Amino acid sequence: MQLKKEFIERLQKAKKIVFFTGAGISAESGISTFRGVDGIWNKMKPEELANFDAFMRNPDLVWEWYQHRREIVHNCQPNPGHNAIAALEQYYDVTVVTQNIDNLHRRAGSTKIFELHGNIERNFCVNCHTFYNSPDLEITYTAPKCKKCGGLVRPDVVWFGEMLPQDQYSGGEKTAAWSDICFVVGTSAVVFPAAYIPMQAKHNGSYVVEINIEPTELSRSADYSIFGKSGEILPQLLEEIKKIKEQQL
Ligand code: BV8
Ligand code: ZN
Repeated sequence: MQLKKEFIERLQKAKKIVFFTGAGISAESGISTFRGVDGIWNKMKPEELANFDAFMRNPDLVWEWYQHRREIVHNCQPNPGHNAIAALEQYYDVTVVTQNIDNLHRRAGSTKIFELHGNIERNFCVNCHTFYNSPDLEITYTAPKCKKCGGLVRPDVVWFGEMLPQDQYSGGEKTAAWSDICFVVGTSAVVFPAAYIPMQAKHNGSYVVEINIEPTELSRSADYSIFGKSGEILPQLLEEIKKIKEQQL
């Protein structure tokens, strides 16, 4: 893998790196992206499903969609891209700031993760906010009822029009802002306020490296773009970093 000299120098000096990830990093695990040709939004529109009003209007339809996506996630494995990010923790202080709700970074072994849009394995009662982890709920295709108060149970994900969890957003934003290198992997960078994070990192002096199969909204402000599949690029990058670290010994 031929890397730009400036990038190699950054890798030699860096201590803290952030991976800001989107649906593209999970594509090679078999989870369709949102806006790609096979994107789930193409079949469903966010306004129809991924928002609170749609859930209150038709809880069973929205719950069934998430149950279907949960089953897809359960049948998937983290791919070499997720695994390479987890392996890089032996060389750098690595933090993952993900827009994904699929839990694959955690399953790959990453230990510092900010989940900006929640996690499909967690749910809570809209009435009393009791939390239910998916394994604690029997599999249903209708929205389950809270065991404590009988209220509707919803997925613990951030829907359109909902605020992001403050601790996750500000934690992810600050970590990216103070990073030496901010990798932006597999995201179209069109959903806000999450997409502000790599921009803040750039403004704060972080070296922004985009990994995507095609140019995005972010490409013009990235310091370096590596085009290709993240499941192929990240393992190659891991090998290059191993060589750099061996030379530094
Ligand atoms: C909010 C969870 C208001 C649910 C998701 C400005 C500021 C603030 C808000 C807005 C704003 N402008 C507009 C808004 C509103 C809205 C928004 O951003 N709309 C967009 C569509 C314009 N934002 C919101 O509603 C947010 N909330 O603002 O609340 C508020 C404020 C104050 C007080 C109260 C309320 C909430 C947004 C979160 C929505 N939830 N997900 C679920 O998953 O079901 S968003 C969803 O799309 C995902 O979480 C994901 O994060 C997001 C973005 O998608 P990507 O991950 O980028 O995926 P995509 O398919 O788009 O791209 C994939 C990329 O991968 C592509 O580039 C492709 O080329 C690449 N790729 C493919 N294969 C590979 C690959 N790359 C590498 N390798 C491969 N193999
Ligand atoms: Zn309840």
